[in-house]
Amino acid sequence: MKFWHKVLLFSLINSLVFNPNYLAFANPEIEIEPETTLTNKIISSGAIRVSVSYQPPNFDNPESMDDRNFSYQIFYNNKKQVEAKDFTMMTGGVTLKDLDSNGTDEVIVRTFSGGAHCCTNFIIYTWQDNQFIKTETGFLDGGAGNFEDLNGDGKSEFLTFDNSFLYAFSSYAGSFPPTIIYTFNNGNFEPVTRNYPKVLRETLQQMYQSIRQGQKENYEVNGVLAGYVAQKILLGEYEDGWKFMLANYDKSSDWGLDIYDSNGNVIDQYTDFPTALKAFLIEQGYLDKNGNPSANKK
Ligand SMILES: [Ca+2]
Ligand SMILES: [Ca+2]
Repeated sequence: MKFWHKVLLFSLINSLVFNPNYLAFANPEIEIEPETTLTNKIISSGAIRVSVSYQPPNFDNPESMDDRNFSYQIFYNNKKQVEAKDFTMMTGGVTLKDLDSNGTDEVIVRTFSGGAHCCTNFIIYTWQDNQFIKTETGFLDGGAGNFEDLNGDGKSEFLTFDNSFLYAFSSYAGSFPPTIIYTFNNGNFEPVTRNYPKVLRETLQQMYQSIRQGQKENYEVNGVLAGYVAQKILLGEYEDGWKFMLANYDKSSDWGLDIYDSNGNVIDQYTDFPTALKAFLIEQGYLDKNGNPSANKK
């Protein structure tokens, strides 16, 4: 297990064991496990009721596999408002939780696509102006992220990381993407990453340790350095981060140097990692088109 995987595992265990919100079990929840079968299982909270059905995929008979094996209906005051079918395997679920602290629970649907490092999607239904508004995080690596009230105002933030950094300059295990934090407001996710410098700095410290560990073990460091520079941009310390990257990057690695055309064919190569990283940071909006740190990246 690579260093930052250990760190993630540790923080996951930590959040399960030490998070008092989790221990309170306050939120109605249906949890799907590998062998779970559900037929119209109900959870409810106030005016909201959800009925959930699930059949695990049958891998022995792939022909007959239902790619819409997870279905749910959402009611408001006993009137059916949403009927949806989706796919999930191994894990998934539905949780009722008031993410925006307006007195009405959101319906949080979690699906998992399967695959080695992939992918969780959160689908959120929020009751606004007499209808459910739907929003999604989109498929995100692994567990995707978690909802947590970071500033104690009663509204949940969604903590995740920038999936575009995975595999960009190293293997999956050698990648350490920068943090993204959203707040959930009026049915939408709004990026508020820069409002949480303490959280950013904690992850930055883990990145730093991961780079030092990688150097000690002669392991990939460029993927972590890419994340490190981006995290420094979010902290308003781009120049400092860039200098650190220049002093520490692995000149022998050619991962991420290829330049592709729109059809995915290699047409050229960047001369070195810093040049490739700069282009990538511009592409992802961390730097503006002139290569200066972008205040728009939130
Ligand atoms: Ca709410
Ligand atoms: Ca909050």
